[in-house]
Amino acid sequence: MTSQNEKMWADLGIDLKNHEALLGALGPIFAEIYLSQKNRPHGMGFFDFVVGDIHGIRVQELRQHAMNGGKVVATYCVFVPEEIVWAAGAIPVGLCAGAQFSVPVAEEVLPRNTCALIKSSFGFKLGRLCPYVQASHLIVGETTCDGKKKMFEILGQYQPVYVMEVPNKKTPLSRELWAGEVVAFKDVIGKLTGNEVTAANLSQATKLVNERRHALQRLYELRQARPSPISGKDALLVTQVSFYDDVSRCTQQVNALCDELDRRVAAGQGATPADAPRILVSGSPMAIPNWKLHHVLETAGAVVVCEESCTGTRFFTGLVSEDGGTVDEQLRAVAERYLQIHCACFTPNDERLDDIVRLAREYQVDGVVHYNLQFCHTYANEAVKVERALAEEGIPLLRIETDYSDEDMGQLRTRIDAFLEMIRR
Ligand code: BJ8
Repeated sequence: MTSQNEKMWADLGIDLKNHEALLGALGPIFAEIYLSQKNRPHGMGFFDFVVGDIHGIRVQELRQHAMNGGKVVATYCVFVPEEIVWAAGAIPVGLCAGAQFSVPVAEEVLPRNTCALIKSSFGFKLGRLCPYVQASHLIVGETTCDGKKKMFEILGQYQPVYVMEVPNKKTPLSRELWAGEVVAFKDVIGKLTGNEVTAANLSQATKLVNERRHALQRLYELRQARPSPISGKDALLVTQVSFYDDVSRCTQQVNALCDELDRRVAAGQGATPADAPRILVSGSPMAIPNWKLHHVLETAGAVVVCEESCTGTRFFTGLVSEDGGTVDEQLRAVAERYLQIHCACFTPNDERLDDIVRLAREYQVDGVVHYNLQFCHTYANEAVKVERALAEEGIPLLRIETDYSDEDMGQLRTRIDAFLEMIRR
């Protein structure tokens, strides 16, 4: 920890003592889960470095941007159109909400029977543990689930929050509502930054974000190889880092990693043996540093080859059309692309079922693990339909409901071992 970082954290109002404990806990966990893996691609070095310095250089970059008059916009959901933020010269940053460390402090205010993602994100603010939250000028929330939208009301008492209304259906009326929300968001960001979103800067920002989507799509396609050239844990880390690292730098690093993985695939080199059971994980997002399920699966001998989640395919599937010549046309294209995200907050949401079955085939998986954060009712109820859809296709499914704590690790291991044994037979 450098004194430069300490000064920056103090300036941001961080609770230095608890923050030190947070970073102190993260280091050994990362070493145990990540650095202990054998046969990792060299290209993971960049992502290891970014996580190793999680509250250092990137926060300094955001601070520098703010000192130069720029704005930082924090988000929690893949529905917030980052192109618009970049276009106005602000920097979007996806906030971490995957740590158990910030849950107890949140429970002093929020009901305990709230999902861990909501508690973790709120706890980071309440406990003054996250320099990204502290460095942001605006937090953008959304109405995707009841727990989140009520939490955002409370969060707004601590820091400026703007909430986008995400519809619950994908009817023509809902599309109009969402298109209007995207335009309103452009106005909010324009007002925050003092910069107008124009056809030129939005076109440039759209290209930037599309390029990162392309790179992540490429990474996932490489995971379709047998053996997979990269572990699920490493691929998850790449996606998690993409939420807060600089978009151009991240794209470059993902592409460099993919170049290496291309060579691995050509040489038949895998991260795990070719006969390791291949698993698709589907469900709630896994915000950094939530590596729990992947770690249990992969230390049990499986390899996660795809995530149907917002820290997986839902983050980068589908590009924003770059054809629009006017801001109105471009915003319409932004709205259309984002409404293709098949979050369980929608009803009906059969497109997600189709996605899961399609991905299971494309990635030649031996089984699907449905990951549900405890107290998340949308994903828990949708799991019933996921189970039926997979049963019709004869694809084995294991439903997991868990949180961020380690309390159920033993039970999780037992259930996953039994599931893998069943699909190995
Ligand atoms: S688009 S999945 S990132 S909302 S797990 S907080 S739903 S109670 S995270 Fe999500 Fe956007 Fe949807 Fe994706 Fe609520 Fe469920 Fe908690 Fe959740």
